[in-house]
Amino acid sequence: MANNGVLLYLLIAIALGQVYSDCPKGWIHHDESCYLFNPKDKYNWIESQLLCAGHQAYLVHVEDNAENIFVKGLISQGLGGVSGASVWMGASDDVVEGQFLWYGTDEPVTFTDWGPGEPNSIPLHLDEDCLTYWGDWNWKWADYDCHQQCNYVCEKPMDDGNVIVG
Ligand SMILES: [Ca+2]
Ligand SMILES: [Ca+2]
Ligand SMILES: [Ca+2]
Repeated sequence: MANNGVLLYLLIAIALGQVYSDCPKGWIHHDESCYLFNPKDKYNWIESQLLCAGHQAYLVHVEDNAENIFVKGLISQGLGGVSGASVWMGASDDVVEGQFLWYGTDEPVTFTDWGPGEPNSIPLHLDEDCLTYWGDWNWKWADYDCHQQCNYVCEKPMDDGNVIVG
């Protein structure tokens, strides 16, 4: 009887663990999302978006400073010593210059962490419409040419599974 109780407890603990704390293998958990970062992968902005979509994810939407600090930590771990590195986020201002929107939701970018002089896109001269972390500025933000090859971070909501509890 006691053993059955322990077994039942373990099964419930495992089930709850799968519901509340699981990210897919290789993804890192923060708050209510899972994040994927591969320091070897470099693509342009739209290719990066498509690669994330292939994981049922999207290029990271950085909505507040806690998430910003988390993502900076994730990328500086992988790219700490690489000079000239930059890492895409999922926002652009290609519809209205100067108005950055998160791709997929069209929510305006409210929290920002711009590097010195950024954003500095000049339409027709220096067309920079995609949002990136800039390694040489300690991962402050910049607008950048969407056709450049950069690293990227994917985000997806933590899987709430289809497990019904209770
Ligand atoms: Ca987010
Ligand atoms: Ca722009
Ligand atoms: Ca720029």
